[in-house]
Amino acid sequence: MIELAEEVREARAVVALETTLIAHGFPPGEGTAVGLEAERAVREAGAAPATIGVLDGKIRVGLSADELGRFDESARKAGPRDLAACAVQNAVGATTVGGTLAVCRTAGIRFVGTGGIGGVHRGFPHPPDVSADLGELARTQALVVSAGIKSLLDVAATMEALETLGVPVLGFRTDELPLFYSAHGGPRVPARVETATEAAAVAASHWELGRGGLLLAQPPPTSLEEVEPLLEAALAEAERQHVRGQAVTPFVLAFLHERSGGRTLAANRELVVANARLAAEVAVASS
Ligand code: PSU
Ligand code: MN
Repeated sequence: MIELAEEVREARAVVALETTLIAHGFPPGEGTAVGLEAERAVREAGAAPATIGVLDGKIRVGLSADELGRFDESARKAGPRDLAACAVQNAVGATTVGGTLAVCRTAGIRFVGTGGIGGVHRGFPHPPDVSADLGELARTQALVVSAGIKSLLDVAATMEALETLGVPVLGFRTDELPLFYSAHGGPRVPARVETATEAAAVAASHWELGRGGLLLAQPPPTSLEEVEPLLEAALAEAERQHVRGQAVTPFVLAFLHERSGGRTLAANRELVVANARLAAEVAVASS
């Protein structure tokens, strides 16, 4: 059921990329360009991109440009619980970080690049919404590069959950956890690394201990300040419209992109590409 592209099978260094952000994280039509740019950054750094998604009844690891274009807003959001049903029912399944990690575990891929990971939602336990990204990160031997935790979540609670799960959070040249759109203002990270090689060494040693995933948090190239008031407005509007569960993130991102005059969109695009590049540098340093 899992099918690896030739480029992925033959590469020494591989970086997995998700498809949810392509399908649901950007306005219609723009996600594909972001996905292709992230793939280009991975190749430039000397690794092979393995963009993951469910297509034509198979879980595909490595997609052509045309195939990538099929992950549009009509795709189902595919977390770990959704992969099997999407494959059997022939649906286009856009994998989240959690869904991507579940596939990486089977395919033996150790490095993932993304925007921001999911976590504990604000207001927990009403609703008791905790992203499956966390559980998969705990049980998969993979290093995920992100700009921290999606800041529409309860970042402090998510950091605590990561500690409970035994997931290291490494700050890439920073002592503070980046807050997705902003480089500053987050909680302190438990450890800081200065280079891709150092991150690779920490990951190797963590895996030698038989442990699972790690998060490598890189500050966004363009740091936006004052996003919090907009975020709060977006969450209030989501509440008002009874947007729930998997639909919350895409709703909030679209709201921010519109209200910020595209500034969050540009920042999001940049950080996704930068994280793909860093993930490739760590993958190459590990090979
Ligand atoms: N961060 C973004 N855009 C996204 C996501 C995160 O900037 O689209 C996606 C990722 O795929 C992540 C998912 O795995 O949101 C988590 O969603 P949820 O909280 O519903 O589990
Ligand atoms: Mn959720």
